[in-house]
Amino acid sequence: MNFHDCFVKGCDGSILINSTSSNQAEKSAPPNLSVIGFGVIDAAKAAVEQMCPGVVSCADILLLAARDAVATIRGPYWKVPTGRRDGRVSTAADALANLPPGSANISSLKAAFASKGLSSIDLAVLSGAHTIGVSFCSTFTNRLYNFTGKGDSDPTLDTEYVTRLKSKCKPNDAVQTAEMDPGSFKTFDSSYYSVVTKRRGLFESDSALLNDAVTKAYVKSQATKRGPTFFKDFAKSMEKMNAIEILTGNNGEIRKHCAFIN
Ligand code: HEM
Ligand SMILES: *[C@@H]1O[C@H](CO)[C@@H](O)[C@H](O)[C@H]1NC(C)=O
Ligand SMILES: *[C@@H]1O[C@H](CO)[C@@H](O)[C@H](O)[C@H]1NC(C)=O
Ligand SMILES: *[C@@H]1O[C@H](CO)[C@@H](O)[C@H](O)[C@H]1NC(C)=O
Ligand SMILES: CC(=O)N[C@H]1CO[C@H](CO)[C@@H](O)[C@@H]1O
Repeated sequence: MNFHDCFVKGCDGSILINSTSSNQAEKSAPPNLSVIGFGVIDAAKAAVEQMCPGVVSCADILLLAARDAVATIRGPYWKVPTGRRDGRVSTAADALANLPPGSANISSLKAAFASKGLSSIDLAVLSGAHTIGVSFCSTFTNRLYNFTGKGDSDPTLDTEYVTRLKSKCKPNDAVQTAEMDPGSFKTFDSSYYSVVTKRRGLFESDSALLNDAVTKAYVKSQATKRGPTFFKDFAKSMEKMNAIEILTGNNGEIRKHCAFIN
């Protein structure tokens, strides 16, 4: 949620806005399928509004919740300076234009990050968030069953892993999910980098980190049980991402309810 908010119109809580009869919000774009937990933000906002109405933005609450969620599962901790204001615009088209899909190659990933002021190292570091969580099978089954339209699988994927994923994910399954870092998908650690090194990155975007000298070197350097600098690096890159195009002063507003523009 933190990533999807900050990459689309900056960290302004625009991911939280609900669609209306006249507006397809970011939430309604295909990349939204991975984003859950809106109720958690709405509940935090309601509690804060009761104590201190009209002061704390949804944008700040979202980033604080993400930081605390990661810390709760023994991940790194980073500073979240507050004072961001909430955006008044949220469109599905902006989400589609700014969020790279799981099928993205290394050049479009680097370009997407560069357009937000983030480096190749930030790309390699922030991708490490895939140490937690799951994906719908449908997001990556093309890599297993029909990668180039010849009934083949993605040659960059470890063949043993393809077999394992095929037993879990049948073609056209719309319900099943797979762990991105199997065995430790609820623990924030550096094992993502071992997974990618073993050519078991679940998305093409994960595998693609091996196709660039800088991102590949970073992946290899962290591919141990306690990646030597991953936590420190992650905190730093999150602080950078959390500063993308923020609204201050008289820009934006402090929303009353995170799902609705005032
Ligand atoms: C580098 C570009 C990225 C791409 C292409 C990408 C792509 C994806 C995809 C395709 C999914 C699964 C969606 C589904 O369920 O089908 C996913 C899940 C996830 N991504 Fe990323 N992602 C990227 C960067 C990030 C970043 C920067 C973060 C956070 C800092 C992040 C955090 C997550 C998390 C936590 C999940 C799991 C969600 C869940 O378990 O419900 N991703 N990502
Ligand atoms: C906003 O939309 C979501 C999903 O479409 C829905 O679950 C939620 O109840 C809506 N929130 C409000 C406050 O109407
Ligand atoms: C990477 O993907 C982009 C967008 O789909 C495409 O235009 C470009 O040709 C691809 N680059 C390479 C090297 O495959
Ligand atoms: C694989 O893709 C090709 C080309 O898009 C298509 O003609 C074929 O029917 C697909 N095969 C399967 C099993 O989906
Ligand atoms: C909550 C929400 O708006 N979900 C939408 C996510 O995107 C898919 C595909 O575009 C829609 O069908 C969902 O309604």
